[in-house]
Amino acid sequence: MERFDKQPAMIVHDGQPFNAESPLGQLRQNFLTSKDLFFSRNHGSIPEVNPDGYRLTVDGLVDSPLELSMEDLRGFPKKEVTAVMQCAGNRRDGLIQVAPIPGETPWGAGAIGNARWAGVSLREVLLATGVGDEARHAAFSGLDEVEGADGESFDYGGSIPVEKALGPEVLLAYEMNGEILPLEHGFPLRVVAPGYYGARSVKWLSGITLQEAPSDNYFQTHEYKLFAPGVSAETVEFFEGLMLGEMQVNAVICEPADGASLDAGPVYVRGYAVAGGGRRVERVDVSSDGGRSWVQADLLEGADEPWAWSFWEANLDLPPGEHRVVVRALDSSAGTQPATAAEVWNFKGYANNSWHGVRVMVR
Ligand SMILES: Nc1nc2c(c(=O)[nH]1)N[C@H]1C(S)=C(S)[C@@H](COP(=O)(O)O)O[C@H]1N2
Ligand SMILES: [Mo]
Repeated sequence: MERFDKQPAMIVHDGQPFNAESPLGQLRQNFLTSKDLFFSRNHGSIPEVNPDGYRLTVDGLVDSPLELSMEDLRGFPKKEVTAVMQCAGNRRDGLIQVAPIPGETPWGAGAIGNARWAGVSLREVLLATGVGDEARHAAFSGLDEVEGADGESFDYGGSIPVEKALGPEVLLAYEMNGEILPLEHGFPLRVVAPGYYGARSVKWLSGITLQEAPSDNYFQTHEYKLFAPGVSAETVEFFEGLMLGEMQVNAVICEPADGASLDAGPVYVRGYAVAGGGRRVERVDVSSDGGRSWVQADLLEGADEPWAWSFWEANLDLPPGEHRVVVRALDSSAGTQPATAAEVWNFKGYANNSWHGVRVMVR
């Protein structure tokens, strides 16, 4: 099985299409996630694109459509943003514990990574084509081939609202952590829509179309939509449901690992936290008694950056016995996390931001 130079410790859910997540202990070691540890989420083939023949088309409700080579794109000012990429399916395993979610990847909390992305500001490209008055959404399509239920294949796609597309943070990225964008992360060009779930950050980007409606791609109309807890695969009306965009606040304990045995005394609890939509992580609370009492964690790198994740740590004094250590974060809009996965369960298994916890045994 092709592993795309990922570290051996990576948790591979599927070989074809390739889906792998980072083990939490390693994920928490570096503020920027290295490419060999960065989760990879794919719905179809991983296309090998010849960068010389590559062209990006920008059309639809624009004043003058453009076709851009990599050279043309590199001619725009280079822009860098440190941003977290998180799959909306991150932490689906917690929802599956509430009720089964058949047919979806059972991601743990490692379907997330934080990188320094560099490329062209999408805003600059759209200002070059001109944005028509009627344009409401920027729809992206990829060069990968996804197999549909009817056996026909189609390209992956998705869209973001035009106001977001014109935000200074949204990139057409050709570099990740100072290196050429790796193949499995979208070489030669991908969208990076910071603050949004990863689904809209289309890899192997082939085209951008400005249009009145959101993308009609299957992954915008049928996947990455949030339905009420009572909706099932049998009763779903796909036109209902929220098209997921901005991430909501979330926090995860990376150390100690779930099930760890520890010596009594001070224990460092460490993890990551994210706040979507350009909000900041304002506070992280940790509890060693399942949420009855809380201490405030120290916010480390990233807490003052709007698009990156934040690292945090707390020092707990744990007496002998079994403890459930849980975490919750508060974002700059005072939004916080629900206590249980049951409160946010949905049949597609998205956006689990319930309190994350680990069970530890102290001797
Ligand atoms: N073309 C294309 N773009 C895509 C996908 C895909 O399958 N095809 N997956 C999306 C999803 S669901 C996520 S979470 C992110 C994952 O980005 P990564 O694989 O670089 O971590 O890419 C997004 N962009
Ligand atoms: Mo995703």
